[in-house]
Amino acid sequence: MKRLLKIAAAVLALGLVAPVAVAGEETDAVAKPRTASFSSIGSPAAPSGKGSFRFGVSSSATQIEDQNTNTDWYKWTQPAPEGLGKSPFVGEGVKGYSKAIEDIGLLKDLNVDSYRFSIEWARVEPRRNHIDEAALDHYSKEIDALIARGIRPMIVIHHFANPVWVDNPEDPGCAKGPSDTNLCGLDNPVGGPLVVKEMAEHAKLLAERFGDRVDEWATLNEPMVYMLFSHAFGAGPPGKANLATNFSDKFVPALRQYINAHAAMYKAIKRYDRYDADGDGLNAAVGLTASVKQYVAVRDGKISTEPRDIAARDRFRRFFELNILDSLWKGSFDTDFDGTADESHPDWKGTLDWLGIQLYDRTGVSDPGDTPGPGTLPVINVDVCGTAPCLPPSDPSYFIPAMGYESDPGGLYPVLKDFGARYSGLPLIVSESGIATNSGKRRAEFTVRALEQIERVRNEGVDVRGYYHWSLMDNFEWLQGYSSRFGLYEVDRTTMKRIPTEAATVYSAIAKARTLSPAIRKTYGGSGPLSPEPADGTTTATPTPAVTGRRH
Ligand SMILES: [Ca+2]
Ligand SMILES: [Ca+2]
Ligand SMILES: [Ca+2]
Repeated sequence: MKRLLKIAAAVLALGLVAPVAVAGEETDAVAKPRTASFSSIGSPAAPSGKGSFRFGVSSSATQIEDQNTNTDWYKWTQPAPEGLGKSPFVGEGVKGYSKAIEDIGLLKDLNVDSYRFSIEWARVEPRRNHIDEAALDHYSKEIDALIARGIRPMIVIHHFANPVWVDNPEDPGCAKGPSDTNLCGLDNPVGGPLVVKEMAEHAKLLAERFGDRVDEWATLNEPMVYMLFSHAFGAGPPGKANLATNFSDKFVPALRQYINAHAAMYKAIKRYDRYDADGDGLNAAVGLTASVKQYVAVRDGKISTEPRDIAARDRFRRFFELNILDSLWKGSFDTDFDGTADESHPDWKGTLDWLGIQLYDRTGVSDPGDTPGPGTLPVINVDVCGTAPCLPPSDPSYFIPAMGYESDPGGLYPVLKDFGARYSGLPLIVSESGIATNSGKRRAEFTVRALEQIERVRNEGVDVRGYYHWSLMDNFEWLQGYSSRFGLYEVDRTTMKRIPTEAATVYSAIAKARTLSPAIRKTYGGSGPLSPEPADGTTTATPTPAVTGRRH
């Protein structure tokens, strides 16, 4: 996940796809919900997988693992004097490393087909070119345990965190130049290519070690979100704020290298994963997972039809969402985000076997005109907002206090529809979607409503091959620390006990039956108000016999 930046927590543009017609259909569906069915798991990328569907859940190493001391996020968040103390301390995570095998029982109880998780680069390679075999062995055993329980692993290679030596947040200026203890990061003219090379070598290592059992890989997670917090605003490690003042000479080169890294990792996996574990004819199905949203042109608290706001909306979407994907789709790079490519990169083209869609919220965008305010996004020159009064209110119950934005399960329909048409022939997977809440019922409502939108778009022929709920359990939500709860399982941070929420029970039943039953849809689905947040500080994890009959 992300939600790293309020300014970036806004988004997407398809905006305004026939909301009236949608509302009408939804109303009817709520009155008389029918059974919605989902087929079994298949290939994420091969033509044979069209029509298949997987139920899954997602997590990431940095957000759950204990004693992950060699990541830049550990250094960034660890209190001084050992660390930089820049934001809430990741600490012991939710003990997701020491409990990795035990937690597979949670996945089994959810009846999911697949688990999307990341391997922590800093754990595998804590010092440059020094590989920790014990860490590789840990992940190997986790993969074996998943497969033994009938759960297909999907591995994310780069999910926001780096080993400290890639771009040391204690020395972002890197005056001495690249060395084994600080490569100086993606934006450095000498270090950038070295980082790309190291990322490709890391991908090669994982493909060699795990390719016999793993076919499903994602190179980068939400690359533009990463670029914004790490290299645009400096809100997360390595803390480089290059958007406003070093756009052309720092930010754009870093972005170019990150896209290079994707292409290099893609090629490394395709070359060194030599086994077809699922028999679909592909040794490796390699994708990238992208943060996407509905972006709405707004002005004075209303939907705007002014051309300048619509242009601002499109400008922001191009910057935040389409630039990287178009680069990979077309093999070219629009270096100034004006919609016209400026560089040719034929080696980038065709480096996507599938595309991950990750949607949480919607965002209002407006044109600041001649008087940019303090919240104006520099260079791109847009104002963005995540909720009323700037964003025309949908139902106020969709506001997410923990994140300051509006939840948008309904956004999956227009967004998936758009991407299905935009990148025709590219299989889509909803690789993350979820809601920060202390209410299990509210989370169950989000989940059912997201699946309703996915089923609807699949019925219209869009090639969406699965849904991974974010997240398996409460975890470290980056700059928010542990205050935002995204877990199907609540985690008691004192005992580290995992407690199933109502959403775990509901999702488990859906995945088991591979249907949304009329009863479940009537209780949780549709487009009406979401159940309210419980009173401050409480949670509503309500263990039910269906899930708590087992011990973890
Ligand atoms: Ca493989
Ligand atoms: Ca395969
Ligand atoms: Ca251009």
